[in-house]
Amino acid sequence: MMDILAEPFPFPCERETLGLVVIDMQRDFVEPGGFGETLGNDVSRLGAIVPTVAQLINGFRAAGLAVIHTRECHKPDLSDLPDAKRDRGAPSIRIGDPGPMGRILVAGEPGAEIIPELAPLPDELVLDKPGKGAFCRTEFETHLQKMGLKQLVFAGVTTEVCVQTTMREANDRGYDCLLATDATESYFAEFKAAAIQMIIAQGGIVGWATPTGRILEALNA
Ligand code: TIU
Repeated sequence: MMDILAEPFPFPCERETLGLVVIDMQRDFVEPGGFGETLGNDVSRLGAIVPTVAQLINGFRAAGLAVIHTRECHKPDLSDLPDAKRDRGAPSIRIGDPGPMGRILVAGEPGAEIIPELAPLPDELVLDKPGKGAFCRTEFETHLQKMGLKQLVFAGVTTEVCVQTTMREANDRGYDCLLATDATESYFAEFKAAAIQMIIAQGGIVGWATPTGRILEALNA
């Protein structure tokens, strides 16, 4: 057993059952010209965390622990895109439409790829998900069970949308969830701050939160 110093209290975990989940560090969200920017967002906020996410990923790899990547994307025929999701967002451009980095949030298109700085290794799980949460209409839980993971560290974007949704889904399924506060970002500073507060409030009602340095300290101890 080891403890990672965190809020609202130290996060207990075991090396054998600890994994990192990096949510949706895709070109469509992080780079100019993608889905995130078409929604009217300043994507430079998200680009700023890339070196910290890379440090966290490298720490898990060096410790021999699992690294999982997710991508929010849809099948080319859009059969997994509900109308309710397609019809909201920017009125001018919708998921599946052609954009500067290929069709927006469609699997196989350049924009749906993980940014090259954080490219997955060939043996790492890359989970495509049609929802904001990683458990919705995917085999994520089966993968976690097969990998023997019970405690999950979360990084990626955006804090209050796909990261928080996935943490809530994982928490309800019995996983202990720790958010790396400087390896996640939102297009809205106030939403990130509020999401962290929501997660750790009420005795850690969704989970724990701590900066990347604390996590790496524990992994290296
Ligand atoms: N990955 C993720 O968070 N998807 C989003 O659409 N996020 C927004 O904040 N728009």
